[in-house]
Amino acid sequence: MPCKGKPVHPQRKTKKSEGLEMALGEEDEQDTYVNLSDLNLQRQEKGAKSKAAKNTKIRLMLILMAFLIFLFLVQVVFISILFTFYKNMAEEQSHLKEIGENMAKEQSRLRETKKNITEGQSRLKETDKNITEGQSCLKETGENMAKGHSRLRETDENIIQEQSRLKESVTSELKKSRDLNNEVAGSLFNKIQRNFGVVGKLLEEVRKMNSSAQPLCDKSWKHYGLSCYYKSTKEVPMNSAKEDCEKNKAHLVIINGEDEMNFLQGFVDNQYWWIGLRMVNGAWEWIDGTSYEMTPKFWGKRQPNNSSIVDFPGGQECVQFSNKYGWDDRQCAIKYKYICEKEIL
Ligand SMILES: [Ca+2]
Repeated sequence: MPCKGKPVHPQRKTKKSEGLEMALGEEDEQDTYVNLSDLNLQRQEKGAKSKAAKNTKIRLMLILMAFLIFLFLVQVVFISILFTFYKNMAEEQSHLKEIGENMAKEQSRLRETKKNITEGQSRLKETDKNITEGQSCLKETGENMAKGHSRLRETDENIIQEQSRLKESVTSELKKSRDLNNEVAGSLFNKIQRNFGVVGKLLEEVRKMNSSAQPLCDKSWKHYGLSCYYKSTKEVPMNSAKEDCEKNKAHLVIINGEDEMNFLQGFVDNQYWWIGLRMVNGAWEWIDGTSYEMTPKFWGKRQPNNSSIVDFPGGQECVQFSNKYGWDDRQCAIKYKYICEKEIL
């Protein structure tokens, strides 16, 4: 059986084996040979084991190195990942910082805007207050104006009523005065006419006493008062009648009073006759300028009526009279006979 003792190193073996061989002697020569074989075997085993251990150590070293390399690579990868992550984080942080700055600026602008809005609201509130006060003033002014307008309107109505009363009063007084004047004037004209009639009769008497004296009126003319009268035989428009009278140094008859009117009614028959009264600018006028207002009127019923006639367009601006109907305004173009008057003196 191989010795299970401790293997001897070859160098140490050489010294130890030499000592041992000397100690053991010849008797142990066979056993020594067996032990040397075992020793060689042990040496071989030890060498193998050493070699195996060395290989194992190398493998372990390799494994360790591989592991270390792996760890290194893992660390590199991890560091790379960490670096990338850190870089991204830094970029993100920078971006966030930029966003933060922008947000800060935006916040500052918003704060400024809010401040402006607040100031604007304040101004608007002030303006609104002013507008409200202005509206109040305007409303008050409007109410005062309305009251003033109402008072003015009331005053105006009072003035108009007063004017109307004054106008009526003045018109009434004027009418009374005019009527009185006309009455006095008419009475005076009648008296004068009567006196003219008396004077005319006296003149006629004197002429009769003096047979050689000329007649007071021409042939075909009729004496009354201080005038001679002529009645036409032909019918003509008013303007032609006026011209015919003027050719005889006379004029269309002017009726100054009731006596003269009575004379004329006896002088003519029941036909229609132009007289010297006409419308000028909307007012009646005698043709010789005698005042229409101062002489008596002898209009027929519902005259003057300025009625329209189919055959004669225009208004009725000339006057004829008849014994039956009195004075009547007619269209001047109508043909009537006429009466001329010529003063003796
Ligand atoms: Ca008429």
